[in-house]
Amino acid sequence: MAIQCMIAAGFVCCSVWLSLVTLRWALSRRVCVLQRRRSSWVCVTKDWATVMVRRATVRRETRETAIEVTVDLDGTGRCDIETPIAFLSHMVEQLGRHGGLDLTVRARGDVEIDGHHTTEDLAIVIGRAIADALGDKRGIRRYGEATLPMDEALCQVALDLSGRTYFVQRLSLPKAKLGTFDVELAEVFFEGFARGAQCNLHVRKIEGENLHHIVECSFKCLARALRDAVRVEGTELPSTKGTLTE
Ligand SMILES: [Mn+2]
Repeated sequence: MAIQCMIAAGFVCCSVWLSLVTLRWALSRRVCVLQRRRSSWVCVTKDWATVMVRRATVRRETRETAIEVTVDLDGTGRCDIETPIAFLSHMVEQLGRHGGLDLTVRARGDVEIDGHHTTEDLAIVIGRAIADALGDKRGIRRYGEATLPMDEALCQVALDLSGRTYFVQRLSLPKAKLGTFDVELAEVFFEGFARGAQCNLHVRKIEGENLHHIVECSFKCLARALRDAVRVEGTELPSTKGTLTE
């Protein structure tokens, strides 16, 4: 009798453990979500069409920088950013927060020289992580545009996740510093991003005097344009050419 009880208890424990492992896997893959219903929590299975996980981690290490970026395109704008340049961290956080991306960044670089290598390489890796997370780009909106103000500054970004790198900048930033960040590195970042993400990126300043506002506004524009461009709105590949990755 005691042995039968032990076997039964063992079965119960195994089943509970298996259920918990399955639930944890399902939650991590977003196969289901927890929803609060009245006084209890229930697990709701999501439509398979929305289950697609669009997340990627990219690491890149050279003699100049060591960078690791994880991005989830269907996140909520949760950011965990560490770079050696405070203003750069502030800008990358805008990208995640306003782009609706979950973004984890660990960047080290030879900032004793200046911030150029770190800024450029970080942009390349963020772009690459986004391209990886997009996969074959089936069903995405592909194009994104944003014109945003920040006090007196007004900037515009137009973006095409075409698979072809082309960068046009009309920011006309002067040589100046924001904290330890050379202002001209904003252009370097956008150029690196276009290379990493293999996208067509236009960034322009329409109005503005305050450099902090102009640079931050342009990052927010990129974020909002990206948020639109990566959005899934169908199942077709938005290209008559038949590919957005070549
Ligand atoms: Mn700011």
